[in-house]
Amino acid sequence: MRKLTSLLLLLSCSFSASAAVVWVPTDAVTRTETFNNIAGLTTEPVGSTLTIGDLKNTTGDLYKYTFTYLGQESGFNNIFRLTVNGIALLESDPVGTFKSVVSSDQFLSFNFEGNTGKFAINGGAKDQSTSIGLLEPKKVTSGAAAGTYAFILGYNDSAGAAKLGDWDDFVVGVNVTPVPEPEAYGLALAGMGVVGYFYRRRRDK
Ligand SMILES: [Ca+2]
Ligand SMILES: [Ca+2]
Repeated sequence: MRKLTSLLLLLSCSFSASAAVVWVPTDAVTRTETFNNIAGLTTEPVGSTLTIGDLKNTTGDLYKYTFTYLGQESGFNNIFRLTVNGIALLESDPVGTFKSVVSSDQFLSFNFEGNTGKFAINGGAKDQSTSIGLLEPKKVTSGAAAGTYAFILGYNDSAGAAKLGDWDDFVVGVNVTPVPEPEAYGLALAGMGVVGYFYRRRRDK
């Protein structure tokens, strides 16, 4: 039984790698404008705090990132762009549109673009009055993009300062899954075989 427990532990370690992509806050800031216009997504009110920051891969392993367009409320034509492959989510896309990329970069290369000359780059510069905020809860309760996400990122395109605003100007849900090496697949399959063996042995008793 102890062997079975350590095997399960080993397996759970090999499958919990998505936790290695984390949100790194650079500041805790105050919401100064009402969050609105994102169907099914309710966040904390004006006066509450959220963190602005970046998404970071802490292990250097390969991950598949999927970005889903959740909606926008902006006076500008904002864009979400995966600079690593040029793929973008646009305000004209239907809510629920998603785009993916596979990367092992420490800071995946993507940015939100505001009106002319304003960018918020993951792991890099946040121009003028823009920033990327982590929205809570990480859940959309209705509509085409309904679901739970590992992260929901809200872009603040303009509020006079990067640390003031609503973070609803372009909103994406992010999910991250590990991309195992072929030998990792083999190991996992072998592990499941052994677990199956122990399970059958116990059941047959
Ligand atoms: Ca704003
Ligand atoms: Ca807004």
